[in-house]
Amino acid sequence: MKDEKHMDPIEKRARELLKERGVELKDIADLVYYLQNKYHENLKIEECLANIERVLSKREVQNAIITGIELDILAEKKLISEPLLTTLLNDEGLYGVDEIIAFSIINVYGSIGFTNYGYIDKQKPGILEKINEHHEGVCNTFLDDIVGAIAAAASSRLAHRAKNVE
Ligand SMILES: [Ca+2]
Ligand SMILES: [Ca+2]
Repeated sequence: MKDEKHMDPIEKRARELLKERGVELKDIADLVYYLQNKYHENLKIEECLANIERVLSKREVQNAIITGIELDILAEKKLISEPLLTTLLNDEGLYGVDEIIAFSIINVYGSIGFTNYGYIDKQKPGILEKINEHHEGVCNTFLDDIVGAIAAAASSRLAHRAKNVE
């Protein structure tokens, strides 16, 4: 983790919001491990974490995180007007703006991330299962896609780098 004092306010807020919503970087690292361990011998969780750190240092990623999570929080506080409020609270199937925000994270490392994102979005391992549990008054419509996308982007980065080292 970077030195908080020297961290830019947008990056700092993006990291805080993930934590406030119950997502630790270790949870995302477990998703990266889940996606990548079959392709890399002796993959270490530290390596997964290092790639997540790099993904989180990108401005596009930070902006996607704070935009999506703020909308989840506003929905929980009922500070969004209808009909969007009900759409967000129910995570309506036809609402795809959460995925679009996630794509802006994946895009940072090219199209390979889309496959990873689609895969964990279906499997919902670890923290993603927890985020998707339905609790009255809790809105994680954006959070699940954001977390999946960070894991997918970090996986792509890890895969690209492994290829260049070999
Ligand atoms: Ca959606
Ligand atoms: Ca969603």
